[in-house]
Amino acid sequence: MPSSQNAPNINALPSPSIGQYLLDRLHDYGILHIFGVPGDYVLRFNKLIENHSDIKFINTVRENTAGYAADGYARMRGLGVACITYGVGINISNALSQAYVESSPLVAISGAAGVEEFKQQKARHHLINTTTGPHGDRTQLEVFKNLTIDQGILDNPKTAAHIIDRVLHNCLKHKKPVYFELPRDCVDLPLPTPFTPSKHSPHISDPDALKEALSETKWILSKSSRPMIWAGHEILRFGLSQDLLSFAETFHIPIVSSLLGKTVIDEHHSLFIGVYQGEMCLKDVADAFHQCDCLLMAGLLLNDLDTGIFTAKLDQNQRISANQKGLTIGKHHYDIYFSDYIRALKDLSLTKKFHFPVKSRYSHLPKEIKSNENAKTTTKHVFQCLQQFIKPEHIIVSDVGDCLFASADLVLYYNSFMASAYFASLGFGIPGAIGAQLAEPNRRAIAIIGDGGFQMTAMELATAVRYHLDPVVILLNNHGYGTERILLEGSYNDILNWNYTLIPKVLGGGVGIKVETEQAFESALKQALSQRGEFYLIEVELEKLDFSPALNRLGELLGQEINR
Ligand SMILES: Cc1ncc(C[n+]2csc(CCOP(=O)(O)OP(=O)(O)O)c2C)c(N)n1
Ligand SMILES: [Mg+2]
Repeated sequence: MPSSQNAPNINALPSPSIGQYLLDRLHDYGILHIFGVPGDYVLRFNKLIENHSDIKFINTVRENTAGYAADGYARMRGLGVACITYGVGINISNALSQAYVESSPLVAISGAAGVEEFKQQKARHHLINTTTGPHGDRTQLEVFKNLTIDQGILDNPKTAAHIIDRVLHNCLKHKKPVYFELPRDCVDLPLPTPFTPSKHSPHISDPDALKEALSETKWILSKSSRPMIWAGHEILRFGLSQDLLSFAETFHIPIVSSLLGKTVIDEHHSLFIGVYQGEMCLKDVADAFHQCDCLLMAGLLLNDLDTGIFTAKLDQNQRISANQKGLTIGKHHYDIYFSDYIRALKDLSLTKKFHFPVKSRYSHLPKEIKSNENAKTTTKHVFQCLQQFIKPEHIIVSDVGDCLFASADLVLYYNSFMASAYFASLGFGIPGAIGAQLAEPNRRAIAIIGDGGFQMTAMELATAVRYHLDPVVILLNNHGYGTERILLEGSYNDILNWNYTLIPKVLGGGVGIKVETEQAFESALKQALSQRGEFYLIEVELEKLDFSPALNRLGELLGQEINR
């Protein structure tokens, strides 16, 4: 993962243009691809990307999918970039919202009308409320201010470099999306000479506050006999997995993860118990969780899906909550950086090791699944069969729907799962897999998607064909919005049944296979995983009311809320 402290190489910067400086800084942070859709307000910048020796522009089909792909890229590589044109590109908002609430460092760059054009206040195409609206021409900025942690208008060469440095620094510091607006007449303006890039000193916690926090942690742990760690997505985003694991190993403390933080550590690890989601999760995991007397919630966001619709039992005697908002131990709040705290935990001078018995999830997996020649495909079999073939190089990208809930029970390797597991935006699966595949070219993305989610962004498979990307797409066709059927059935949950496996023919690339039996699924999966070079679409025919055990558990909880 690229470091957020990368300092620009001053000697290598002989007064670049605003656009060039922005691209070079992104490249310093590890960016090799930028996703987007061009338009006249951003074409100059698109040309600059095309001419950049190290960064490639990846045309997506829409802007929201550019955002999802960049989000997937960011989750794997530490930063992602999407580039849009003005006004009409605002449909990236959904991806920005997802990245904001799920803490993914996503940079959105929008071209804009030129500075002079803005001043004229003429009704130009794509501009929103040009003369009459409350924000004049700046409506897009006002919208994105609510969805990003920092914004920069790059309309002045004297301030542009400083703004670029500050905004990117904040993106990486908070792991949240940011927004740049680049007027088309400013892209090629040179920065003033001599040019001095700004520096941002690394953030460091107050040493006394950190010391006090660690000593209170030590005191609490010394009184506990069964502590547990509940690890969330921020541990992944901030690159703290190894630090947390060293702490767990040093003192023998078992770990559960949230769904959003799934694969924060290798789930085959002997201290890993499973994904905890209150009453929604596997009984074994819940039973173990409920025995703990001291809980460290590390990098976690207590949302409804991660807490099993708020059924998580959080009545331990002692609770420590460390996340990017700060640290709370019992009723004490410490204003220290969460990374500093997590990194320091493994060196706690605690003399004891805990003896909390751990039933590792891995030991519960069936040794071999028999795929029956005549048995009809079910969601349960798909996941059991998939489990047998998963290797560390695979990245599971789940869409929303039963695929997400069933994925929770898969046992996966470190950093090999991504999903819109809190914002829950349908359609993340395919573009997310494309972003992941480009971020990690040596790995293989396996996207698992329902038919509803698939129909939202399926055309992004065109991007896979164009750039020779080869995700495996497992399409769970239960003929409609199954997750909603279980809550409140109606004809609004039915969708048109496409002839899905003809999509490769339309796109001129990829392989489509429809399966209706367990054995057919297994052989299609084996074929897809053994061949690289083009995408595979495996359509799994399912009964309309075929749900995974995990979705049934969720349905019971959510149904109570809706019908209340
Ligand atoms: C963009 C978006 N629109 C609407 C929803 C509401 N929603 C949640 S689940 C769901 C149905 C998903 O259907 P499908 O992808 O076929 O998966 P299934 O539930 O059948 O497993 C819908 C419409 C959503 N999560 N995201
Ligand atoms: Mg469905």
